[in-house]
Amino acid sequence: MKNFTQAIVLVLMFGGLYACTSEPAQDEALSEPNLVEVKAIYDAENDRHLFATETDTIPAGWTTFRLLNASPYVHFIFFDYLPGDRTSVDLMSDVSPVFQESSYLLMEGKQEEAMAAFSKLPGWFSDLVFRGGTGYTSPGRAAETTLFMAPGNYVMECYIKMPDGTYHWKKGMYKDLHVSADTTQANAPASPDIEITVTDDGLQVEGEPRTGDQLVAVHFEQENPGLLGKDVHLARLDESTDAMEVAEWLDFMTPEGLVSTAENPGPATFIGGTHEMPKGNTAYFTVREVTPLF
Ligand SMILES: [Cu+2]
Repeated sequence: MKNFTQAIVLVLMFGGLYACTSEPAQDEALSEPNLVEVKAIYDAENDRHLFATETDTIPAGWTTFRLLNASPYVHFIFFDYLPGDRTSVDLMSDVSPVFQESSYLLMEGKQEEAMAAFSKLPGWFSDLVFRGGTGYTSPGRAAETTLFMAPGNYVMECYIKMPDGTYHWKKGMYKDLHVSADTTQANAPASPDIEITVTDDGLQVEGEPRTGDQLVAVHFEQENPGLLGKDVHLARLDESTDAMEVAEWLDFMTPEGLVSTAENPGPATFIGGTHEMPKGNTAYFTVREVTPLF
């Protein structure tokens, strides 16, 4: 079957990023991408991870997704673009359980069986497209990612894990999003500060991080992404952060990978990025000076 390519983390030191104040020079011109706010919440009483949004239908075109993480765990939004008129019902019945079975096998130390489980993916899985999403976001933080949304049915999901290997989507963290044929006519974000090109060899970064808000463009040019292609995620490092530990944690095919607890949400402070997209696409993410929610 296909290659397994681990997601790659881009860890940059933005030492003074939050040190300066800046005006949120929001231009409300019609050409701005639509903003969709998604709140990540934890319902402790019922042990449920949830996405809260105000809409389940948006027009096509450039759209900014702002993930507000109001929970004590790390989260992200990952977009599955579903073929035809399939919805989350199909994803949850045919595809997601295969990933869950694989995760539980990993927890038992059965690496080979965990890989072999993917042979159970349905035929229509090859028509499912991974179309980006907001990067890993630490508790109390917000992340903004701008994507071109083609009309059709999407599911936004989070596959961070509980300590027993249960994915967040299995605890409720997924939501259908329908993109209608109407289009916003919004322009793509202009003048990125940093441009990153993702290839099979790695990440090529152009531009220097500096203090203040940054717009990062990520150009996806991988020829052979395998089951999962490369992502770009941004983490803020401090003296105690081990960059190698961060990279290892991002590997979903290990028992420790992607496990987030309230006591130990993750190995670094994640402040956004983008999940993979097919070759030829560009995603944008914004790193802003923000006051953490808590
Ligand atoms: Cu999550």
